[in-house]
Amino acid sequence: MKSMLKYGVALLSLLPALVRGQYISELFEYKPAPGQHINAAPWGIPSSAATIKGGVSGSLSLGAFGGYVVFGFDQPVENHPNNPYGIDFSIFGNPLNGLSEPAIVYVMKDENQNGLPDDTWYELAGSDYYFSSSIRYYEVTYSNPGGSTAADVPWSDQLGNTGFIFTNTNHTQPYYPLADSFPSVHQDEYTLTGSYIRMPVDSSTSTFVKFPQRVFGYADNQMRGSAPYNIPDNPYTEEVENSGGDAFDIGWAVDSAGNYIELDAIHFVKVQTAVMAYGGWLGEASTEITGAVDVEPNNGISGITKCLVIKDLPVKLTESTHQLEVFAFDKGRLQPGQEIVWWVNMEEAEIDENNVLTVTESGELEITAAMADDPTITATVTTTVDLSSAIELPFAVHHIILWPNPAKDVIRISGCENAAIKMTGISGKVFYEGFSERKEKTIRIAHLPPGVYLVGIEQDGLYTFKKFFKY
Ligand SMILES: [Ca+2]
Ligand SMILES: [Ca+2]
Ligand SMILES: [Ca+2]
Ligand SMILES: [Ca+2]
Repeated sequence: MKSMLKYGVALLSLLPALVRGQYISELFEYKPAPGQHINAAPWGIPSSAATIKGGVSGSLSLGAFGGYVVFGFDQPVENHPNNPYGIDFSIFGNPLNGLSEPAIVYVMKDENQNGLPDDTWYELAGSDYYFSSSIRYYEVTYSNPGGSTAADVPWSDQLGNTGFIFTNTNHTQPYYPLADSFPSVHQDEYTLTGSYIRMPVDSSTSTFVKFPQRVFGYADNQMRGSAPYNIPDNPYTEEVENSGGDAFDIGWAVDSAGNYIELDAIHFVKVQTAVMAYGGWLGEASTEITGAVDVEPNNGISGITKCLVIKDLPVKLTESTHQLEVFAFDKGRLQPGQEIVWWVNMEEAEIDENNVLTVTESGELEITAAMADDPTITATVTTTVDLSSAIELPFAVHHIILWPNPAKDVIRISGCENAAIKMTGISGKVFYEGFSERKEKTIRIAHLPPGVYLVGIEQDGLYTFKKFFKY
């Protein structure tokens, strides 16, 4: 009997490919941005990277915007049709309620089969991908303040913004990656590039700044559930199901033009801090991860896979009009053209057919959107409307509206009388340039490839940027 058991165990270990729930097996690169945990154990030294292998209890900080880690798995991570909610792997971080530090996740298939991540990265497009505030190629340069103790680290981006990674009293070591530990980081300055999402920092209470949770598709974002870790959270519901943590579907992968692509499996994952946000005494937003695991196919687990995402409102709304942005998803893929029904809790607020909110009184505003063909799928946002100090902005800034978004055949711009209009792709290529004498302008886009486009509108010396997604 004893020998039979032994034989059985040996037989099982010969079949590793049947056992899903593999952890990270290999680390390829760890290049953090400056941050309060960098150059200090346990989160921000080179050996921290290895702690995320083999389980979900490691400790790795990526630092502020652009810091990243690249890891891999022994076996391919399959985009398996029977995976629960379509989810193929999960990444675990250490988010708290109201303290999400989102990273964007990129995946790569080992197309040339050399075991190295030297193929093509595809971004997994999360819930904020289509927001007008998201930037595809964001570039931040950090400068080394020097010294052997903590000093604020200056940064600048390619748009001309500047800031600091501020020090805090809890972490007294230098925040700029040190030469001995991170030889690939130039000791004068270095630049990190990646996709960016805007963190709607909520500092309405002075004691605890909030980094609100994103809906789906980001690391260090959703709270952890319980083992077994190879049964994932449903990322389309607020509740933590099964393992919790951050669930990822390879089906969200988009190419550099923003088109969804089909990958049957991936081998490598890059996790990169996607925000640049400062949380007062909490320090900068910087992603932490503790491990990753792939998912066990199980067609007995199912749940809601549709969701609506509304772009966060400002914590305080101080203007009487606001362009709302709402996106419908099924299994995390954009569903353009879904009809949306709105509800507002204030009589003095209304939303028009172009999703423009108009509000004429101050108060606590709650807005709910529902899918017209399935009203059980909803999303809600709230804000405090405070019009007491509303500045009368020039007409041009208030009233330029671009719709629809996403768009297929045409876009329309209103409020653009006597305006110069220029439409470019994300690479800067110009697709339209013209002048509108009339209040409304229609531009044909049917012939353009799918992707994100920028429209710059110059009117009376004022410049406005609008962004839309062509499908
Ligand atoms: Ca999948
Ligand atoms: Ca965290
Ligand atoms: Ca390769
Ligand atoms: Ca959930």
